[in-house]
Amino acid sequence: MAKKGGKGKKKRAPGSGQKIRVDIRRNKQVRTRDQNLTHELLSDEVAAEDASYGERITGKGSLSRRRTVVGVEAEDDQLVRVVDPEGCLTGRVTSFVGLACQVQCEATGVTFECSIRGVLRTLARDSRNVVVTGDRVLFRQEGDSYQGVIERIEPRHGVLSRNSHRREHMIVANIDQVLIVTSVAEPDLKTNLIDRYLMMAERHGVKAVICINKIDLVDPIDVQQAANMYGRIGYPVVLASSHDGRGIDQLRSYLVGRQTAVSGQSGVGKSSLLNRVDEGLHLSTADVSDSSSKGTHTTRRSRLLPLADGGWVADTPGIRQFELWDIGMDEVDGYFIEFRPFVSYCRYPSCGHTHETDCGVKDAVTEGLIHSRRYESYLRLRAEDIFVWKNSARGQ
Ligand SMILES: Nc1nc2c(ncn2[C@@H]2O[C@H](COP(=O)(O)OP(=O)(O)OP(=O)(O)O)[C@@H](O)[C@H]2O)c(=O)[nH]1
Ligand SMILES: [Mg+2]
Ligand SMILES: [Zn+2]
Repeated sequence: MAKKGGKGKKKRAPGSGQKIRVDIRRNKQVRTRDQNLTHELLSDEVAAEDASYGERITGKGSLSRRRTVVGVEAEDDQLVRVVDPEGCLTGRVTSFVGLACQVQCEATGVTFECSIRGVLRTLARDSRNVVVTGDRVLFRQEGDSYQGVIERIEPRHGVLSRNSHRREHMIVANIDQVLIVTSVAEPDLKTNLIDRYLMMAERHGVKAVICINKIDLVDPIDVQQAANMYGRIGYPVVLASSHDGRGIDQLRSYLVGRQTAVSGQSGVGKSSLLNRVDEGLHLSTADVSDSSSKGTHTTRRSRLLPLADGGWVADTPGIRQFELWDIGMDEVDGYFIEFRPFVSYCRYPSCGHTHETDCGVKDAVTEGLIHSRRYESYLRLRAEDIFVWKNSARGQ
């Protein structure tokens, strides 16, 4: 959303030099970068008159001064630097380690190693998420080699994030669906985990596709029930085996032309499946460790990979304890999509569908209209610590 400000300021066309105040952190590193800022963007120092804007950029308490930055636009509630596109290339961040980003140029497909213009760190609301895998960026080539500097990060849509030490950690940006991969064995099928990922997808407004892998290890009849449970409520389910190739064509049809984040526990076969979908990917895979049946986290960081037939996939690291970000306990039912028609039959408007009488959701479970396993998942998710924390932080 464009920030209007208290003085009737309006969003202006790029390049018009709109002034937006940016709080500068009292931090040695940032101070060094201030000098660049001064040259590039900053004009006069001004008194604080619209503190709310600054607060959205960085936390209170660590502020030393406030400046007006010229050349920043607010779009979709995100700050976007105004940059002269002359001499710049557009690209996509395919991975990053530390401060070095791999950016694939849109026009040529060539990958550049890019650093990040210092001012972008100052503009970022959270220093952890200055650049996220999947970001669309404007960058400038430096010298003759394939090196560059990211000048601008375009507003993000479809961001997946998790809660790490109670702060948002973005995993991947600009996706339109999540592929939730599980396995029938090694490790065992965990519908609770599927439900958790589904909730995350609903929360972020992205589609979800479920893939149940390793069906070569069991009789497919044994997984049909779980597949039906999700199919019935509208989620596409693919039964697959990356070993014998079943389900791979179907899986490919869901991935081609789309922006997909691939999620799931370590060892379920995410990388193996992607290798079958597109043989050019050559992702490394690893044996599931014997006794624990837990994967070894072969894929250690998010990487965005172009598919030969179009579209991108992000092979995200398997997450053992995937915490949900930014969901209140009272919102959980809204993300269980099949509950929605029944909520209006609850007697109490704030019904939590737990102990209450005259509950439309519980009645639907009794009548078999909502699967009891999904309802149990719902109860488990509601009982999680994160919600307790979030609700108490809100003063509830
Ligand atoms: N039996 C069987 N084993 C499979 C199948 N798909 C993958 N595996 C095995 O499962 C193990 C883990 O596969 P990966 O593809 O590395 O799993 P991952 O989900 O990418 O794991 P992380 O990168 O750790 O998150 C490997 O030993 C694979 O050979 C399958 O369809 N059937
Ligand atoms: Mg992997
Ligand atoms: Zn209810």
